[in-house]
Amino acid sequence: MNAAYCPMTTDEPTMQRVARALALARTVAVLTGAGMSAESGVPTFRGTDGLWRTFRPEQLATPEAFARDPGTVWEWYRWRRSRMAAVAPNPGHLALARLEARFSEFTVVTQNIDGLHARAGSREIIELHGNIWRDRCTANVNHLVVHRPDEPIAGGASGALPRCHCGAVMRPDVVWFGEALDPVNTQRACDAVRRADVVLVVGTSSVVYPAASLPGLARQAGAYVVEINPEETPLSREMDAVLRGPSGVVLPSIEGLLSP
Ligand code: BJW
Repeated sequence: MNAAYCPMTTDEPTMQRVARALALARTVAVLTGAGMSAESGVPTFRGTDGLWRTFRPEQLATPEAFARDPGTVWEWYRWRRSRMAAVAPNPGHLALARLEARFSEFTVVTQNIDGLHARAGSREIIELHGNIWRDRCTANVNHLVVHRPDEPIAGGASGALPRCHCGAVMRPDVVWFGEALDPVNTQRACDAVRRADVVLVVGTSSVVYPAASLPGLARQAGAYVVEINPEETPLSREMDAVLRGPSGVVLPSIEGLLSP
């Protein structure tokens, strides 16, 4: 076990059961949410320090808000980019990236837009809610601009609206409330959890749909579903196992229980 010190409220027999289920699994899916990146320093949405405590979602994360006041919405996303540029994958992201090699199929389905799974080295990633480092044209969805976290943030904190080469205003390529998720991504995510022998549900409050319906879909299809979260969620009671602790500690600990 590479994480000998493990300050978790979760019990050892549950850890062992989860490790056994993984040892027998061929196909694994991991659904991640904002808690996955909390130990990297990215704020969650709904916790005590969550983003929604400071900003009202309907003022910023909706197409209506963008239509009404694109400057303020861009200011918020540029501020979040500057925060996300300064962070790095944490031990939880890195453990998932290493675990991928052990299974014939291992898919990370993430609600996060920070790109940290890719930076950690995970390869099979479905980004359900988009990616903050991409701009998308409001006139043509195929016109995309991809930024690197280490490049200067265009326009500064309250700069001009970014424009596409076609002249239209760009928007962050993320999914706001009331917007449909990419149907191809959604289908791939549903397929991944339906095929999985084990599904890990990590660091999500499980209140935002359709992502929150994936654990139920997995259980219906016969998967062993495990929640990793320091707090209870509306789905906790429907889990096969619950590991109460931060993902940056729990995931390396699980990995340490698997044979080399
Ligand atoms: C730790 C930790 C540590 C802390 N380790 N853990 C069915 C029922 C009810 C409502 C709906 C429904 N279907 C659709 C809706 C409406 C809506 C919705 O779900 N509303 C609910 C809030 C009620 N859904 C939508 O609008 C979706 N669209 C849709 O359904 O379209 C239908 C449609 C079809 C056809 C045409 C048109 C429309 C879109 C949802 C988009 C969500 N977007 C956001 C913003 C993304 C961009 C951005 O970041 O700016 O996505 S909202 C926000 O919530 C973000 C997140 O991805 C998402 C989920 O949050 P998450 O990740 O769970 O974070 P938190 O903060 O809530 O939880 C963190 C957790 O971590 C906590 O549990 C902590 O305890 C834990 N934690 N530290 C492990 N160290």
